[in-house]
Amino acid sequence: MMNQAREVRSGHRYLAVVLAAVLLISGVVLAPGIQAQPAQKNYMNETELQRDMRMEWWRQARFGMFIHWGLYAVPAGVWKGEKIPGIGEWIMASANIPRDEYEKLANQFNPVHFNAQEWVRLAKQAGMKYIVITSKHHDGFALWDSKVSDYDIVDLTPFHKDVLAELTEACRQQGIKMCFYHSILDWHHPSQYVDPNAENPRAGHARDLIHPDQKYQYVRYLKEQLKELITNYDPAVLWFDGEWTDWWTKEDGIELYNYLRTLKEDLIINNRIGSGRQGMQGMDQGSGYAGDFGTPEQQIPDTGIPGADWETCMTMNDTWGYKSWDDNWKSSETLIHNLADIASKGGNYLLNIGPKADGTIPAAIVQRLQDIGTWMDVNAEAIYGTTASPFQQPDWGRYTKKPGALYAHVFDWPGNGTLDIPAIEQTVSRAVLLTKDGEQELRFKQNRSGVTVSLPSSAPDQIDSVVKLQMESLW
Ligand code: FHN
Repeated sequence: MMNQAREVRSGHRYLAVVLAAVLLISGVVLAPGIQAQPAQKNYMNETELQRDMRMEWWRQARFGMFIHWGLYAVPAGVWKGEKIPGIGEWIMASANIPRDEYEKLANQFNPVHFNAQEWVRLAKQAGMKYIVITSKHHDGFALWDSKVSDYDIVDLTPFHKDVLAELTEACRQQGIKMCFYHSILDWHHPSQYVDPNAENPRAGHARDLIHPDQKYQYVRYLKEQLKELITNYDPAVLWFDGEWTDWWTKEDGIELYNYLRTLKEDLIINNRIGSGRQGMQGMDQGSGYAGDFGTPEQQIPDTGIPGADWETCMTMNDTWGYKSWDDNWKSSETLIHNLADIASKGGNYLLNIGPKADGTIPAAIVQRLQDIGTWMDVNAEAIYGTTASPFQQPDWGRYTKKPGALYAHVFDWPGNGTLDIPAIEQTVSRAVLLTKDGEQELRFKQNRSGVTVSLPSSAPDQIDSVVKLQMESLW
């Protein structure tokens, strides 16, 4: 009997070893309480062609809308009657609002005027091709119906609606790509806290700490929420932020990158998934790099970021999240010039809006988006699918190019009636001015020293008139 029992036990042991080996070889990992996950590939080894194909739509798009929206829109830059300096979405940190007090803002977050179709239409009419909205900012509040947390718009606010679901559907209907901004840092999650020795808690980076024994639990929560976002809303881009804390490592970034691409192979992910942002551009391709594009913030790099995909994100005033007392708006002229400038350097422009807590969008924002849209109605072809200028930046504006065409963006209309363009190897077949009434033929001369285009006496667009040179062959 004893021998039989021993044999059965050793048979069981043998089966267990075989089963473990099979699971390991097939890449299935089972941990208590975790469902089987597919094997994680290393997407860092992607070929250039695979990458080009994945990035194609994003490179064509060149222009997107950033939306910062969450509980911070309720105080809108004012706490207990005091105007709080700094960016609106940081008010929890800047005004040192304790978690339980901040949470109560959810009772007042009732965006009854929120209209997903109108928000998306506004972006589309401005010529934007994608929207990146804060699924979760640093305050930890989720704008969708998360199943792993109650700290979300559906469970905690009187509104009870899943705004990400509505926006995703509106984007699908209107042909706009839906993308999510997601903060790695989380001021609400119990695993994290502020260094009590930090002089001005929250004011600077790297003061947000994690209880080391709770990091695993938080990363699991982060991944579960991200899995919900991918599974339920199928975003085209995940745009990370809040990665600068000491506890988020390069390895964490790479692991998360591979995890997310395993869930959605063609997902595009920004560089801030990796730790070690260098300046605001974060193009540390050597040690900390783990993403697909660089993210210069509130700046346009002088010569772009050669050899890399990049996107400048920028506010229209001085805040990302709505602030009732920030009226320092950039002019429509500046915004259109920025769009042309960024395209001329080979980048994308992610222009931010901060909607109000009631779901309306400030009139100053709507006006600017409409102005950009009016310009794009005539000139969008000089932005979409273009690549960086082949020439030095001229005094009068910018250049963009695409196969078969060069676009001269004329910010300052020449008084002498001619536009001088440097030598081009290809033969120019046509020169036209883009106007609201269509293309207007222009006379031009081409010789070895360049192309001289004759212009009408006045500019069709006071901000940026586009002269297009069409080439006989691709370049
Ligand atoms: O701290 C954030 C800030 O609130 C905002 O979200 C911007 C957008 O790029 N990023 C941060 C800092 O880099």
